[in-house]
Amino acid sequence: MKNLNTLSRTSLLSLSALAASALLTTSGASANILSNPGFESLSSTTAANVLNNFTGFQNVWGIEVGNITGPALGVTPASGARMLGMTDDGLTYTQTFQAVDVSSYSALINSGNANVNASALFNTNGGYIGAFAIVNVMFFSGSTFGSMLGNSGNGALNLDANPNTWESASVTAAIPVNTTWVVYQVAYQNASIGNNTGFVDQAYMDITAVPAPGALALLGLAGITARRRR
Ligand SMILES: [Ca+2]
Ligand SMILES: [Ca+2]
Repeated sequence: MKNLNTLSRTSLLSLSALAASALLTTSGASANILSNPGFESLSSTTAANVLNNFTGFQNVWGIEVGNITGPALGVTPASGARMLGMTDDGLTYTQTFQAVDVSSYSALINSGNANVNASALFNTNGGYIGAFAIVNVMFFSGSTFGSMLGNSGNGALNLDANPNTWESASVTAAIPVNTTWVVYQVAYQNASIGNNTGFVDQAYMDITAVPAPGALALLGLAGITARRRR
């Protein structure tokens, strides 16, 4: 009986240690998995190329209407020498995309405990109060648009009218199991930028582990067991 108790205590301690290490991992540093996140390289392609061929145009910005530019229209890049500028495409939103293969995160994603965190800085030249900008991540089970599993929802904001300030939008969402590709998106609502240009800089996306409810429950269970022993 004593041996059994010892064994079970050891197991619980191991589980507690595992849970604690999971929590430590969650709070650890994470890395931006976007390429050219500050738009310092002029390399880009069309939005249609990215959306129609994730594999062939992965890790490059696919711009609907706009270009990577230096200081323009009285707006200075938030960092470095360049930024993305987007103009009205004549439809509802003007968008820029980047497809990223996340299959190296499959173990974490398929455990159901992966979050995507996405953000970007936005600014316009126009002095139009309320320009509406979003950051969004779409999830796919394969390398085609038709394999979409869902999206993060929009991290959205209404910009101020000051071209000297950059505003941040961000979103965090659970990544669906079976996701192997994601497409990061920044966009401006056309009606809200009018004839102005919507700028973006410091795009960011990472994937982090969230503490599994099971691990937290085990921590609690270990605590109860310890109290009962006393
Ligand atoms: Ca930049
Ligand atoms: Ca501003």
